[in-house]
Amino acid sequence: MKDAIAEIRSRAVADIAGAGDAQELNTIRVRFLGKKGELTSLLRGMGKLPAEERPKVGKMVNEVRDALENALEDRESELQSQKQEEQLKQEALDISLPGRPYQRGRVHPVMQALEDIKMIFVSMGYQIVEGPEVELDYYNFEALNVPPDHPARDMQDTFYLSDSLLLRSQTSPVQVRTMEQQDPPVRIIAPGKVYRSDADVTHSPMFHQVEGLLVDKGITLAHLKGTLQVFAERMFGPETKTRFRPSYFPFTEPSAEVDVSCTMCHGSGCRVCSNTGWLELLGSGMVDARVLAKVGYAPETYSGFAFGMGIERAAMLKYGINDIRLFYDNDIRFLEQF
Ligand code: 2NM
Repeated sequence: MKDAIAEIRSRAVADIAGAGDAQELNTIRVRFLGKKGELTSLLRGMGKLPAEERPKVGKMVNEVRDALENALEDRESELQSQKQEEQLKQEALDISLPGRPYQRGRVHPVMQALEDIKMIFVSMGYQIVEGPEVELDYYNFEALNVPPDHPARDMQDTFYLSDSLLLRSQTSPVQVRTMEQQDPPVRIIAPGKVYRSDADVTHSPMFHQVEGLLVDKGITLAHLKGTLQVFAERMFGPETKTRFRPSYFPFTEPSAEVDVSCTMCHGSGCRVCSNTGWLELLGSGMVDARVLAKVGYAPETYSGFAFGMGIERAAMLKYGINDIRLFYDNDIRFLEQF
């Protein structure tokens, strides 16, 4: 009997040591200590023993049961800590690894140029005004003294939505709307998208424009020249020169196109400026008396200047870009450079 108990004990201990998980341990527990387990069956057979043997054998069986229960418990916690250690190893972070580079977005070069333009004029006291991209023919043309037979009204240039509705071809309608709503002095810039049926390396059917307007008593061409000179210096660098050439716009009289000294060669002549030393930047002029009268400003009392520039064009001059379509391709290799 004692031998049988010892044999069960050593077999159980070996099984417990070899168990790989909690489920296996449970099977072993049932096999040896369960109701029909080996040790329990042995205890039942004690009735056949002589009375004086029973307490000794009983004590021995109890000792073995305690030992096996302890062994099961020890093995179980051993397996659990092994499992935990493995999990920790798997989840371990190597804090000495270099970080993954963070892909940073950037502001589109057209919007960077717009921000620069806005800041320059805001610092000179201008307010930023926006308006609708779908406009009435009246605000885009009629109020700006563009007569019905003017070439700019041609279907080829303007996207018409109906007889009286169109996609604005300039942001000057915003200036007209502003003048209708407030008395002078007016000092505003109107940035935004404009649309023209035109597409090549320097023209896009949608592009961005900023138009400026200043109306007050005693405003002259000198104010226009000084304002645009300061703008050119701040936008393209302090050495930048400006050149005013006579021109024509229906909404200004007199009108001038403004060139800036070449941003690439600073005036000595290069491929960018076709060896002229100058780059065409914007159109401008003194607001025509008829435009002032149409919004209810007395032309005898007030005068003003206005100008309009393409933001893509300004960005192309500033960064030396020769194809406007690069702005809309969304090629990261291009956009990353600004
Ligand atoms: C240009 C050139 C010259 C212009 C005129 C006006 C308004 F509304 F005051 F009459 N706004 N913008 C203007 C003048 C725009 O763009 C090339």
